[in-house]
Amino acid sequence: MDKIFDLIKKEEKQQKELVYLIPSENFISDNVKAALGSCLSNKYAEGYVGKRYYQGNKIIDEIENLCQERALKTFGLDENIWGVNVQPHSGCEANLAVYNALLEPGDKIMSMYLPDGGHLSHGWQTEKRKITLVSKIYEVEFYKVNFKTQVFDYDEIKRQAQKFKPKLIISGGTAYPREIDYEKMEQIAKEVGAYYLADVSHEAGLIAAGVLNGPFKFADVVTMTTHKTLRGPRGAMIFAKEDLVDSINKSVFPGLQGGPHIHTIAALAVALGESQTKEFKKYARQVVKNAQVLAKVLIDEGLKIISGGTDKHLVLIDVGLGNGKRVAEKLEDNGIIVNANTIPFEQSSPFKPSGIRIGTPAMTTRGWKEDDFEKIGKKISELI
Ligand code: DSN
Repeated sequence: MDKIFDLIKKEEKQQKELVYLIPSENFISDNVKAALGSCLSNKYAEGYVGKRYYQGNKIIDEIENLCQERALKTFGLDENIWGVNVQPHSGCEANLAVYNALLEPGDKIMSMYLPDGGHLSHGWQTEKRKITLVSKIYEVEFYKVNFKTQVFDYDEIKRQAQKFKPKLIISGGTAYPREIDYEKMEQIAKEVGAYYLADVSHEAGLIAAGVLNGPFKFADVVTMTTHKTLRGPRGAMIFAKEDLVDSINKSVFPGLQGGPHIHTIAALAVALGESQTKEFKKYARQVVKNAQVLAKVLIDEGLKIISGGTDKHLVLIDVGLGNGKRVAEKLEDNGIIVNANTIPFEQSSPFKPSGIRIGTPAMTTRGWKEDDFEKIGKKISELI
């Protein structure tokens, strides 16, 4: 047998034994896995439903159609108002496709500051260097959380937007533990004449389940990855208001990507079907309950929690200047998988950040409840 299968077996065993607390990870169902590993991987289907560049795609069209229908239903969207593109291979490509559709090179983007919990695909540069392609193509400025409260001050974001005059404002990130006020973000965007893109990659499953508010009433475009709280295969979706759908579609293909990964689209359709069940809603509620219990235990144990708690699936702990990696490694030695993360107003580097980020989605899928998170919270504090 190919050595790769030995390694997969080893990884499978490890995934059953260790405690996975990275907030962007989850465990897919056997049905999602079956679709992902199916014969659909063999097929090229460049183009869209009914307009393919290759023959033999009638069944593929049915699959992509069903995935789109389920995506709109999952988020309670009217197909006359919203369209969805299920082809992006990843969150980065989904966001890049949105910029390519709405902006011209040199246009201005305002997005969340990476060390405060933003994302690379929303642009990243330092004073010396433009690090991401997005920052090379567009002029990006970042908004930050308030120094004292560690949460957004929307009046401050508004003042900054009035001065910078972006053409696109983005909300969303990877380590912001609080709900975003999408209505306020929309008001700011409207006032300065910008498009509003809400990237809800981390929260998608919680929004689908109705546990968190969604941005659909307020945003022009919504992007999300599909493998985090939504518990699908790795991939992404772009939801856009009807008048923008055509340019978004053209931007994904042929603008940016070639053939869509139909096996991934089928697996996503399966996951979206699962997300509409009562069990999934219960799961999503438990994810948040577990995170809030975890935050409370860590606070009770004397640790510094960014923003003093969480509204969703993740907790960010300040473990002291430059200590994040050391703590993450220590936890790994004890079978607990977390990631080192920057914290607001980080004084160290991304390689040696001062925080660790802990999330509940994966272990909640494994059936963990409040008492399990109470125990692991105590163990983490002890190890820190
Ligand atoms: N890498 C993901 C995360 O961990 O949040 C975001 O892309």
